[in-house]
Amino acid sequence: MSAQPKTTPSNAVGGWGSAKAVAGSLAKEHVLLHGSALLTHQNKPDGYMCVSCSWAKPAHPHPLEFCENGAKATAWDVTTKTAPPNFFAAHTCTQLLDWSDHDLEKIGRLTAPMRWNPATDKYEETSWQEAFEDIGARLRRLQPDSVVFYTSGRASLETSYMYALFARLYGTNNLPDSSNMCHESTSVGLPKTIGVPVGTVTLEDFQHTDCMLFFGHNTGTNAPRMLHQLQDAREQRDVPIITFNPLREPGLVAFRNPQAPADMLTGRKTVISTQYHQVKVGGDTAALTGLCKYLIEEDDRARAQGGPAVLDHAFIAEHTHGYEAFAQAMRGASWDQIERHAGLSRAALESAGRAYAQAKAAMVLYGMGLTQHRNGVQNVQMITNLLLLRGNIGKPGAGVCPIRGHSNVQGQRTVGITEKPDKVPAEKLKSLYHFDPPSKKGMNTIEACEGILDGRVKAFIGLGGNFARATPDHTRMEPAWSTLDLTVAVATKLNRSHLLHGRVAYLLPCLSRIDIDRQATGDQAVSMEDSTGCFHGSRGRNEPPSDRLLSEPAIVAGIAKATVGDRGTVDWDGWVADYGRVRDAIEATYPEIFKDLNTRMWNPGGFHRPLGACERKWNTETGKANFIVPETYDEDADMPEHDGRVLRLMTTRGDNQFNTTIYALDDRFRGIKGTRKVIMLNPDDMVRLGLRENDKVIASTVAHDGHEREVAGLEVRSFDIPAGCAWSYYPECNPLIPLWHHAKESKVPAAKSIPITLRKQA
Ligand SMILES: Nc1nc2c(c(=O)[nH]1)N[C@H]1C(S)=C(S)[C@@H](COP(=O)(O)OP(=O)(O)OC[C@H]3O[C@@H](n4cnc5c(=O)[nH]c(N)nc54)[C@H](O)[C@@H]3O)O[C@H]1N2
Ligand SMILES: Nc1nc2c(c(=O)[nH]1)N[C@H]1C(S)=C(S)[C@@H](COP(=O)(O)OP(=O)(O)OC[C@H]3O[C@@H](n4cnc5c(=O)[nH]c(N)nc54)[C@H](O)[C@@H]3O)O[C@H]1N2
Ligand SMILES: [Mo]
Repeated sequence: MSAQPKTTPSNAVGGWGSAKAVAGSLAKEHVLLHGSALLTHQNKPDGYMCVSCSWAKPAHPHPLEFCENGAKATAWDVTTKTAPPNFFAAHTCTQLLDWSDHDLEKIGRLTAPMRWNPATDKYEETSWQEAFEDIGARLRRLQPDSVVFYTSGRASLETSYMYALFARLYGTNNLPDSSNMCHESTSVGLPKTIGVPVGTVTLEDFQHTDCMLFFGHNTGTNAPRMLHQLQDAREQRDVPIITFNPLREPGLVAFRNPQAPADMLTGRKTVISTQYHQVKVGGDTAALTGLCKYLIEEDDRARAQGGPAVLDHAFIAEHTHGYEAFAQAMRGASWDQIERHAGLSRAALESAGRAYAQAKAAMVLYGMGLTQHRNGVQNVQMITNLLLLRGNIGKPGAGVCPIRGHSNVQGQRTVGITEKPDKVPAEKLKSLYHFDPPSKKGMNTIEACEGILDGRVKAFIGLGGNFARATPDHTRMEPAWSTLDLTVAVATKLNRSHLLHGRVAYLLPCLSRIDIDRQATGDQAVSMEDSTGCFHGSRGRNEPPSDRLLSEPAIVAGIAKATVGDRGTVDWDGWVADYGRVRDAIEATYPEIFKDLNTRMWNPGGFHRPLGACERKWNTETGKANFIVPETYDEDADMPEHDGRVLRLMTTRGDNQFNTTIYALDDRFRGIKGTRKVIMLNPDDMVRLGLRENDKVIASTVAHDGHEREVAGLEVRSFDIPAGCAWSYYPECNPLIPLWHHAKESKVPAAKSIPITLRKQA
């Protein structure tokens, strides 16, 4: 008999635990009354859009349209704690490098523009004007392609549009963003199959779907408001939800609605997943192959016997390309191989296939568990293969739903933050601003890291984010930052990336989206795109923590004017005075997507971008939706030997973090308390490897490229996880990811399948 794991998750997400945690987060940031009043505006028409996840904002919101984690993110932003210049006067950067991610951000909001002084190793206050002029002068002396303009997915459409335009006026497409570590596998995978870069599912589809398949997403923690849609589908229409995840994530097992008093009083909870398949880490292509093989062979059988078809042949004939080759590949796949790579039985996969086959309209939802793999793009394309078999694109209740990360990460790409020049309407930019946009492909996140290591990159501008922590291979990367000529960080709070700086370094504090943004023509609003391709307005309501902060658009314009003020015909000052004019410019650049943006962004529930796939118009090379034959089932075919000692490590978020922002050390739903330096293993693997509960181990990456990669001090916990797999936290384990260990076509770091070995620490 198998050993039983010791760490067991709590059974339902939501409930009183949530309500208590919200109150606790507000109290910790000293914002109790003020914070709870603010929260009534969160994700509401004419309110502000949550700074946490990007899940859709409904037209008819709940009285409190926020979740525990959204409330934590708000409290973290509107905290009354600050990190003023006298804090920096008391600490050198070298000293601060010993602080944890949690402790650095916990100091509070940055209050004044700072410049690093090499003589004291301290950030010291400077003026905005001096900062802009010096940055501009330095940038003008550099080759445009040696400068990287990174964006993290929180910046608004207005800021992002201005920032991308600035980089192009300057002369480079070096515009990597957090999406390069996230859903780039989606952005590369979907255009080839269904001709759109984003998901096709809208909130309305949840009311029409007959089946949901869920891959690699921890909804209870990372998009909790979505649990309302799942609960409604389960309760009102008994919709089957079939989950594929190596961990039994409590939010996908059961949910207790903290906003339904009856649920809270009676302790009633809704079972979310009707089938739960603990697929092996990296086993999704195999699992999806099993589903497709089952459907195709059932269809072959039914047709041979004159029964009703299992596949939608009319759709396949009219709308798709490549079906025969795909069907042959699926027929030829062996169940042995599928079972081995997926770690699931044929019977389990057939029962999932049966539920899918019975649904008139089905959708597939997924997160980082699919995209952050060597085969991330192929995983995404296997999902569209499955959907196309039964015509599940372009009809109500059906479609593909990549669950995006940061609250505007999807929108940034829509308005020009991209390293790929072919994704930008260059002719439009040329005619609007009278310059020639650069046509050379820029660097994505991985390429920017390579450029920092090999000296091609000389300056790094970070609009938000914590690049040095979020990216792979810390041990190689961290020393390289000090070789840069210039680093500029636009941020709300101090983080480790600001301490790993170049020879000249600026730390420029900005308003948060929740803050009131006062400009020459009055208080400004911004806009963003959610996970369902819907655009919303957002108006800040919090009194900013300092009068020396500038808004992100003002900072971008300040640097842009000092750098490229003499190029093109952009009215930077006019745009900062009135963001409505930036939106006019966005509309002029992308008229099909942003018609009447200034008005429609205030529609309750926002407004949708047009997507050809939703109308079964396929903007692909074949003019059809394409089936794509998977290349391999093996996640790591090109990685070193797997000799039984090697485990496949996935690194994920926990409940009390927003990416590298760590609110607290507990991962309540998964039953892990007081530490993040843990590694969760299958109990049988522990026996096999001679490890016991709470043993301290060193994890090392198996990669023969001449670099040692280790993380020490991890405590072993037995956990309900498939054999051969291990699980620990991001960003603590990022030193283990080799820079080159990324998805083949999209270069998304393969943070979910790092080959490691463990040894006991003395
Ligand atoms: N509160 C909060 N909300 C957030 C964030 C946050 O940090 N905190 N981050 C935001 C961002 S930027 C993003 S991208 C999203 C991320 O949200 P998720 O996509 O949920 O990201 P992770 O936390 O990394 O969790 C990945 C999930 O995939 C599963 N998984 C891992 N490997 C595999 C695999 O091989 N196959 C399958 N099927 N499953 C696998 C893990 O068990 C886990 O449930 O959340 C966003 N929302
Ligand atoms: N191992 C591993 N690595 C991963 C992942 C993983 O699952 N595993 N996930 C990847 C994913 S999906 C993502 S998206 C990236 C995230 O990577 P990043 O987006 O680079 O990181 P964040 O932690 O979200 O950045 C947090 C910082 O942003 C700043 N900030 C917060 N709000 C604002 C604001 O309003 N304006 C500005 N200018 N700054 C602000 C604060 O200073 C804060 O410290 O990490 C990736 N890295
Ligand atoms: Mo993300």
